[in-house]
Amino acid sequence: MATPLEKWVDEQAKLTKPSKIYWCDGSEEEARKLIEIGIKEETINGHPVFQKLNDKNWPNAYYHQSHPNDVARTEQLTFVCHPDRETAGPNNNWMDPKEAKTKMTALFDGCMKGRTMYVMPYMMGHPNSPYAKACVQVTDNCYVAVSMRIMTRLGKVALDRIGNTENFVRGLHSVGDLNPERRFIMHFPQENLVWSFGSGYGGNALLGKKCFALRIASCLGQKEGWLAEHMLIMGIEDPKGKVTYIAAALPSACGKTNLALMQSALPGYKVWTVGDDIAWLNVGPDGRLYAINPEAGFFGVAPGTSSKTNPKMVETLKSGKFFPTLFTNTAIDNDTNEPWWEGLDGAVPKHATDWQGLAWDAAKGTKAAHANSRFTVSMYNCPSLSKEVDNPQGVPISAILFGGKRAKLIPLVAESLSWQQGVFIGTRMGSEITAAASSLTVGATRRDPMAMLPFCGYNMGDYFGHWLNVGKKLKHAPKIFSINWFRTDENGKFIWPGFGDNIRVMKWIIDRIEGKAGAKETAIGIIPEAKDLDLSGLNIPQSKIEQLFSVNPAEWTGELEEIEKYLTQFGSHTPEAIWQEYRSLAEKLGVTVAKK
Ligand code: GTP
Ligand code: SPV
Ligand code: MN
Repeated sequence: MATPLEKWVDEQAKLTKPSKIYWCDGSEEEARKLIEIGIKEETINGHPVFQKLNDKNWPNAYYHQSHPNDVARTEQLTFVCHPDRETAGPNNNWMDPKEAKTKMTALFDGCMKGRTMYVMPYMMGHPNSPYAKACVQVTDNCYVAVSMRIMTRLGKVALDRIGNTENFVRGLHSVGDLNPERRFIMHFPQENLVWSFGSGYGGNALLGKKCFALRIASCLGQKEGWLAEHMLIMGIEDPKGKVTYIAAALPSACGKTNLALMQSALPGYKVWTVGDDIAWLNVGPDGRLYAINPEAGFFGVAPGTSSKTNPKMVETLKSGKFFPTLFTNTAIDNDTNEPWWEGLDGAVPKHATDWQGLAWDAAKGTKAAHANSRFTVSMYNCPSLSKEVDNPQGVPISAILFGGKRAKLIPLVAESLSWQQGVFIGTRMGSEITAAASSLTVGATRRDPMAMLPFCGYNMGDYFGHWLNVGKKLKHAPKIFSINWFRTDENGKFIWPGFGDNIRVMKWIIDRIEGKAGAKETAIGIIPEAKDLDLSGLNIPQSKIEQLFSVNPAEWTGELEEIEKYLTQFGSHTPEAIWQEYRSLAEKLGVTVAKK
C-alpha cells in the first residue's frame, strides 16, 4: 500500500511527467552527486548550474548564476489563494483557488519532461521540537535541491515524522522555462500547499522559507495561537555570563543577518546566533514567549559582507565544514577563481566576471555583483551559533525589536510602554525598499508592518489583532522596542556607525529589561538620554547623537497621514486598540489627524 506521501508524489509526477524521480536522503554523498550533476549535466540559461570555486580560500564553495530576470523575489507574481479575497486582505494578491489551480495545472502539465524530479522530505524546525513541521517539496532543479539541504533538515528525519500520515506541508516547484510571463508563486493555506512555477530564486523556489515558514505558517499560527515572523533570534551574553534572548524584525536587506552574527564592539559582550531570518514564536507553559528558528542555514545578502562589517559571517563562509556553501549572482575574480562582491575585503579584482557572466569593466561604474546576490551556508558552520539553537522548546524572548531603513524620523531606539503600544509600533513601521524584491522602486519608503508586508498570508488587519491576542496569553511579555540604524545627516551619510556598534543599543535594551538603565519619556516612546548609552571608544559628537533622536512634528504629520491611510485599507479588520494607539501618538506629537 502506498503511503499518502508516495501517493502525492505519484500525482505530481503524473502531472509534470519527469523522466526520472529521485528521492533525496539529505546525505553529504548525495549533495556531492547533485553538485556533479550541476557541473556536468543540468544547465540554467545555457550555462552549468554549478561552478567550483577556489577550494583553498573558500572550501567546498560553488558558484551559481540564476537567469538575469530571476534574481529576487517577485511580489507582483505571488498570490495567496484563500477561498475569499477578504481573508487574503489588501496586503496580498489574491486569486480564487480553483482558478489558480486551473491556471497552474496548465503550466505544470508535462513541464518536467526529460528532467529529473527531486523529492525532498524536510523538517522546518528541529525534529525533536513540538513546534517543528514536516514538509515535502518536489523540484526539477539541482540548485534548489542542494540549497534545501543547506537551509532545512532534509531526509530521513522528515520521512520518519511523516510516516503513514497526511500531516505534511506540500510544495510543487518547477523552474519551467524561466519566462516571467509564466512565473507564479501560489499559496493555498487551506491545503498547506504551495505551487511555484518559473523561478529558481531563493524566496520563490526554496518553498520551506518564505512560502511555508512565513505565508502558510502565519495562517497556521493564527489558527493555533502562535506567531510566524520575519525575525532574527539572538542571545546576548553580558560580561557576567548572563544571556538575554532578543528577536528582531527588519524588512528584507535591512540588517537581520548582520545583527544576528554581530561581533560586539563592547568588551565583555558576546552575541550568540539562533536564527537570521525567521522565528516561530510560541507561548510557553510558563507564560513566556519562546522562539525557534525553523531553518538550518543562512541565505544572506553578499554585498557589504566583509571581515570589518561581519567577521563571523566571513568565517562561516570560509568554514567549509558542512557541504557545500553556495554563492549566487556574485561576481568571480578570474585571476583567483574566488567569489567577489562590492564591499568584500581586499583589492578590487583586476579581471572579474560579473553577475550576468560578462567581463566586468570597473570603469563603467556598473556593479560586479548583483545588489541582491546571496550566499547559502549551513548555520552549523557559524562560529557564533548558540548552543540553544537545537533546543526543542526554543529560547525565551525578553525583547522584540521592530526596525526598518529610515533616513529620517525614526530614532535610533525607542521603548514602548506596553505590549499594545509595542504592537502599534510594529504596525506603523515603514522602510525603504531594497533590492531583495524585483519590480519595486529601490529606495522608496513603503509601509512594512512587522517587516511582514510581503509575507503575511492573511488579512493584515486580522494579523494585528492576532498579535494583540497573543499578548493577552503572555504572563511575562517581552518588552517591545523600535530601532533604526539608518538615519542620515545633512550630507546623506549614516550618522550611526552600525554593525558591531549596534551592541551599544542592545546593552541599553538589556539594561532597560533589568530596570538598570536611565531613560526619558517622549512623544515617540521611551528613549535613552546621552548619558544612558554606552558610547565609550566612539568618536561621535554629542550633536550627532541628538540628531539620532530628534523629533520633528512637521515630518511626523506626513508620517501619521501615511500610517492612517495604510491602516484604513483594512477597514474593520484593524483593531480599535491600534487606532487608540494611533490617536494617542498624534495627540502626544500635537498633530491633528482625521481619524477620530
Ligand atoms: P534579508 O536576507 O533580505 O531578509 O536581509 P537582512 O535583513 O538579513 O539584511 P542583511 O543583514 O543582509 O543586511 C542588508 C544590508 O544592510 C547589507 O548590505 C548590510 O551591509 C547593510 N547593513 C546591515 N546592518 C547595518 C548597519 O548596522 N548599518 C548600516 N549602515 N548598514 C547595515
Ligand atoms: C528576503 O528577501 O527577505 C530574504 C531572501 O530573506 S528570500 O529568501 O528570497 O526571501
Ligand atoms: Mn528575509
